[in-house]
Amino acid sequence: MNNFCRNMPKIELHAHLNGSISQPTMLKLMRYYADSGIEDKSNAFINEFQIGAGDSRILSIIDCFQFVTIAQSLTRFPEALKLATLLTLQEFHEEGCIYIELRSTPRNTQYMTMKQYIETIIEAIRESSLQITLVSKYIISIDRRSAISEAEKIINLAIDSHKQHQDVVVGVELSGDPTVGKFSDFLPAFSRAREAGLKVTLHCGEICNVEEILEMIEFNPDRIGHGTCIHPDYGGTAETWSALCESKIPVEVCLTSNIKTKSSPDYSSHHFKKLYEANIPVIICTDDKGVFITSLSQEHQICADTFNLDESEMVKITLQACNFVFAEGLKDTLQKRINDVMCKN
Ligand code: 6MZ
Repeated sequence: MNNFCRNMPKIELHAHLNGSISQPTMLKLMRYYADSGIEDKSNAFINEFQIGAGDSRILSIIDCFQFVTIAQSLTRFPEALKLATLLTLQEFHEEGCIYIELRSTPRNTQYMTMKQYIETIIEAIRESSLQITLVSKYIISIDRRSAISEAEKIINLAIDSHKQHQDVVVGVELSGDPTVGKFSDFLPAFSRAREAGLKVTLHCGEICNVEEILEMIEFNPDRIGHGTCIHPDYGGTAETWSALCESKIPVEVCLTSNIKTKSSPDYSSHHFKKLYEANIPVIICTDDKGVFITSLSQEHQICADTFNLDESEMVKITLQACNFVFAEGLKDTLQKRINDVMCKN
């Protein structure tokens, strides 16, 4: 099975760019700074970026956000952001990912505007498509810690860039510290994005917040991320669970992320089982492969081992994931690529 999960063509639908930056990529970014003569203090922190097994620095999901800031400081220049995107896409490609929707929050830094941030990622995606066979798209993130006015600004930029680069910018999403902000405040902005043709995915139920979970499901996003606290056994209620079961909204599942942020106690008690048994579509994703020291193949492997899924079930999950990609008209091509490889083996 080990080789099987590695060799199976895979789909990644939940990967935050800055959280996905691996240690080798960080080292290359630091080399970039050294070669450009720019002073960079990340050297001292690089070993602190990743969360190892049983890491005592993590007490809850909120603690993990401080780790990402190290990567974010390394991507504050457009050239470095582009390099980080190219290298991260290359890593996904090398382990058998054939389609990825990379997500990232546009930031105004001292060296670029939010618009330049978006354009840099688009440029990197276009360049990578000339070099590797991985199909890459961009989901523009809204951080729920941001002010509504900032979120509205990002949605405007997302709508504009979707108009100009429909083949790359495919959606918008809500993420960030789940204890901060309210989805209902961001709802008008997300409605506007949807009306403009962008797909929507929302981090939903990362913590127990019944009211917000119900509001999100009612909004009927194209997908949700995590969905940890929706089943009554995991802090949800009968109402949240039946709302999800009726809606059949696909869930982007990130096993290692949930274990390392202590949202789930261990792999075997992860809510994946509840979702899978209830026939809710699931997509196996990495979330922040750099921070959580994982890979897309490893997440598939852990899922197969933990829940006793055989090769045909793993292929079925992957083929089904193709139904929920945000890019229009790619489903059949992706499913054919997967079937072609699996038939050969
Ligand atoms: C919620 C998360 C997250 O946007 O700078 N992010 N939001 N839950 C999670 N689960 C662990 N992991 C990452 O990537 C980093 C940003 O992604 C969001 C946070 O807002 C984080 O700042 P970008 O590329």
